[in-house]
Amino acid sequence: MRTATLSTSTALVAFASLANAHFNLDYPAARGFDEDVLGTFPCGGQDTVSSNRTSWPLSGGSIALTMGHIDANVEVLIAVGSDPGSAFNTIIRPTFTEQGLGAFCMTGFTLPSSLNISDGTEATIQVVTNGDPDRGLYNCADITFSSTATNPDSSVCKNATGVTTTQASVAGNPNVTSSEANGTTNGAESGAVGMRVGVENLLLAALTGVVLSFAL
Ligand SMILES: *[C@@H]1O[C@H](CO)[C@@H](O)[C@H](O)[C@H]1NC(C)=O
Ligand SMILES: *[C@@H]1O[C@H](CO)[C@@H](O)[C@H](O)[C@H]1NC(C)=O
Ligand SMILES: *[C@@H]1O[C@H](CO)[C@@H](O)[C@H](O)[C@H]1NC(C)=O
Ligand SMILES: *[C@@H]1O[C@H](CO)[C@@H](O)[C@H](O)[C@H]1NC(C)=O
Ligand SMILES: *[C@@H]1O[C@H](CO)[C@@H](O)[C@H](O)[C@H]1NC(C)=O
Ligand SMILES: [Cu+2]
Repeated sequence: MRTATLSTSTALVAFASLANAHFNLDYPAARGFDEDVLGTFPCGGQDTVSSNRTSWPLSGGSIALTMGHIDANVEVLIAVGSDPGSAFNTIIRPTFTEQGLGAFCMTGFTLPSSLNISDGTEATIQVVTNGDPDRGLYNCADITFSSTATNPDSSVCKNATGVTTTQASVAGNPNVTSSEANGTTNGAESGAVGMRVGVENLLLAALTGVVLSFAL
């Protein structure tokens, strides 16, 4: 009985954490993370500016994510200022489709000169994905542009095996709803569902294992 309870709760914990992973912003450091409200615009429920901003290169910066859905449309925006609210008015990486779970690191960011960014300028990066069927998902990082900042090494900025990107076949940003969605976005949704079904099968397998161990 004790064994069965332990196995079941372990399986349930694994199920919950995988099913809700959505995506993480690992570098530059996210303001915070609450998977339950990750769909809250503009920053996934993290409205307080970080007291510990990440120094980020003036050009050639990278952004490291961990992807929790087998595919997603991704877009990156920026708002300049030390507490820019929801003014994410500048796209710095137009929408594309990413496929594959785990580490995904975007590289080579260049900022439009119209933003007038220089050493010491503060800004907030917003990463948006369409990872869930009916809303965008948001993570934000507060940065300070620095002429001496360097990118993290390959232990932080890397692509998991099998991660690929393609041009998005849906115009615009990943904030589309399922009824507006077309092509790739629909694929992303069925992909997410596919992942959940896979996890549920694991859970079933774990529970079946429990039942079998009772039988034995
Ligand atoms: C500040 O951020 C850096 C980079 O993300 C991190 O290594 C460090 O631990 C943080 N410091 C505090 C006090 O949170
Ligand atoms: C650009 O930024 C510099 C330094 O912050 C400032 O002095 C200058 O007025 C800005 N120019 C424009 C056009 O905003
Ligand atoms: C990860 O893959 C993307 C898309 O192919 C690529 O642009 C990026 O440079 C890769 N990141 C690393 C760290 O190689
Ligand atoms: C994403 O959706 C939110 C909520 O509907 C909206 O306020 C925001 O402007 C959208 N972002 C973009 C880049 O369109
Ligand atoms: C969906 O795709 C079709 C065919 O590519 C296109 O004509 C239509 O405008 C798209 N609808 C939306 C909402 O993007
Ligand atoms: Cu999710």
